[in-house]
Amino acid sequence: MKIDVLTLFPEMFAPLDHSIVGRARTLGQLEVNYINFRDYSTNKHQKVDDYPYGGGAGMLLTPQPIFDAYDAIEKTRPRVIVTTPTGRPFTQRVAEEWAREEHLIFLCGHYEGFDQRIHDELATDEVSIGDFVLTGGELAAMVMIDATVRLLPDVLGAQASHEDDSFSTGLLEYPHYTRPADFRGLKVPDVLLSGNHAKIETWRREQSLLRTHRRRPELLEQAALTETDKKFLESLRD
Ligand code: JEE
Repeated sequence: MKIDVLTLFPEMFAPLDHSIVGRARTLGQLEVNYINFRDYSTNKHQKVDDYPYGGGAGMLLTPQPIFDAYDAIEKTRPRVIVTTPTGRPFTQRVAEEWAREEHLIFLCGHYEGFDQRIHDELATDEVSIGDFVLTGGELAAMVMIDATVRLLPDVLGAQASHEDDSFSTGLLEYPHYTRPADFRGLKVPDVLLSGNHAKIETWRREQSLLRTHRRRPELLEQAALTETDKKFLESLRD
């Protein structure tokens, strides 16, 4: 996979080198390039922003530097992703889709965002990482890149399988415990030490259901539930 990131702040992406993204690059599975579109500004002061037509607060990124930086990228059929507070939600499903692509281009804005013509002419995907306001698109792009790159073949290694990922099963994960069985009087649940694998499986399923019911009840509407699951959830309402 190749990822090109258009940004005014390439140095913000340094932490990615210490993550799974660094590992993917070392493995030769991934090429990442950071392009500062300020370098493409034809303005004598390398200006990239201007006032909004019609008035209003803040500044907007102008089309010229972004279009010229985009045109300079060698490409065939890339996904062009714009991170924006008005985008559709970024989810595990979106990461799974992008992980099958050969070329991703991320456009990271700042100030109040981009002139609409950048969205209209360049974007294939407009996405947001959640209902809160960041100061720019860089942190959102880093989140999306991390979640996507860990899905590339061989990148995670033996660490974990994606089938177990919480959002692929539709339920939140059950609680996990490791040694010691008693830490400062805090005990690991007896069932996990019992050696009874059927009972352990039942306990884990119920813990998943309980946690999802309490923290993310809306997920239960989409989850694949058995009759036993439904009875257990029914028993929680009493
Ligand atoms: C990209 C600039 C800052 C701040 C206007 C009016 C918006 C843009 N989940 C996410 N949160 N924030 C972003 C994100 C923020 C960005 C850019 C992504 C580029 N900014 C910015 C304020 C405003 N506000 C009131 O409603 C909220 C616009 C993001 C993602 N992905």
